[in-house]
Amino acid sequence: MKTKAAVCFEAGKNLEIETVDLEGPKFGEVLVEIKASGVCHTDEFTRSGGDPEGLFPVIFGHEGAGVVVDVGPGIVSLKKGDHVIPLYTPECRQCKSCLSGKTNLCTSIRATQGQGVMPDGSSRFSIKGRKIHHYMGCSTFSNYTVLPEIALAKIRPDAPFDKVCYIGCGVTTGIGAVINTAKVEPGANVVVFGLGGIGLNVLQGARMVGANMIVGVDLNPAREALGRKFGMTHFVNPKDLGDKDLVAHLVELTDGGADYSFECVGSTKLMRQALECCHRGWGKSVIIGVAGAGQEIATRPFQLVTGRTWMGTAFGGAKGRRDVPKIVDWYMDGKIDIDSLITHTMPVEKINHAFDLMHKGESIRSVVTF
Ligand code: NAD
Ligand code: AHE
Ligand code: ZN
Repeated sequence: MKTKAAVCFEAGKNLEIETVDLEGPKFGEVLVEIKASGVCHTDEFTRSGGDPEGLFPVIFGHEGAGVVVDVGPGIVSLKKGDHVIPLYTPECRQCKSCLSGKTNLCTSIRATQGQGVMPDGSSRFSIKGRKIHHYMGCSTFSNYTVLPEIALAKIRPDAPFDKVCYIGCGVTTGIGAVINTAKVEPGANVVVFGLGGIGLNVLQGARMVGANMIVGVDLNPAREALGRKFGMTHFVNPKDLGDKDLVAHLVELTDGGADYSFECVGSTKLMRQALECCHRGWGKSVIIGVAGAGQEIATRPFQLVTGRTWMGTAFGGAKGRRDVPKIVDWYMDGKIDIDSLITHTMPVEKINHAFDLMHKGESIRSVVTF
């Protein structure tokens, strides 16, 4: 079949709206009509050329929602008409990682996903016979896409696609990092670096679990008001500190250091600051931000010797098929706010504008619709 899709032909280039050939679902695969997709900073990270796994030409997008329109042979858990959210972290429930009960990082199809192809090693997308890569196993910037059954969470049919698509990455990553990865307890002091599409969800996760101080750090002063709406109790703009050291300021503000900190930018400098602003003896720092090829983190080992823990999270530690439908319920029941974070909604034809808004710091999440 043919599908409309936003294709990126080369690193650093704008996306182009194309009519793409799409092969139907093979064994264990499902054809999904994408109704809406959020634009995450990770799409921009790979578009820019900073991702060591980046492959081109490619159809980006990993924060979508849509409807099953066809199923290949062997599909047992989904049928035509089901509403779904694609999962870049699938949940096969059979691999060593899924069975360990210790991680959400299902390994069953990770290798082919990183090669931009389906589990059988081939792509379903092409233009005039030229292969187009899948992205993060999702490619939600295409009106129709093919995914393995294990990479789809079935959700309730009354949830609006143009809002719950954000649960496909940002919402789940931010809230999950608090609940699943850090396991923040009531009364804890939390510091969040970067108040964008991820950091604001960390704030609302921290508020949900009953954190005490929730400190937000961002260079963009416009992020303060929205941060406060999402539970932030203190805002720190490093630009306003003059000569004062940011880490020293945060340690003082939290009376000895954060119980938990979260890096939601992708800067190795901030990752270090996030670790070092943690409390001696027990502070835990969670890396969420994705740093570019060749970048490495550093700190004095003494920071760890003296009881701080450095950890990271992918998709907020969530097991997608189990947790995503539950988070959709939280949204539908008014327990979490998604609407205030979706600052722009536009047809997919305007997708490059969504990237511009992200660069200018004017959007939190842009959602493109089909
Ligand atoms: P975003 O662009 O919406 O937000 C980034 C925020 O960081 C902005 O508010 C910006 O003003 C702020 N910022 C930039 N430089 C800063 C600095 N030096 N100090 C303080 N604040 C600064 O991006 P996003 O969609 O929220 O994504 C954030 C990061 O998380 C990206 O690196 C993205 O790739 C990554 N991410 C990781 C996962 C995961 O599973 N680990 C999931 C989603 C996104
Ligand atoms: N390919 C990059 C790393 C990109 C990365 O860390 N991706 C996160 C999700 S970001 C979503 O917005 C992730 O899930 N990582 C785990 C995984 O298996 O990819 C690189 O540096 O090579
Ligand atoms: Zn993302």
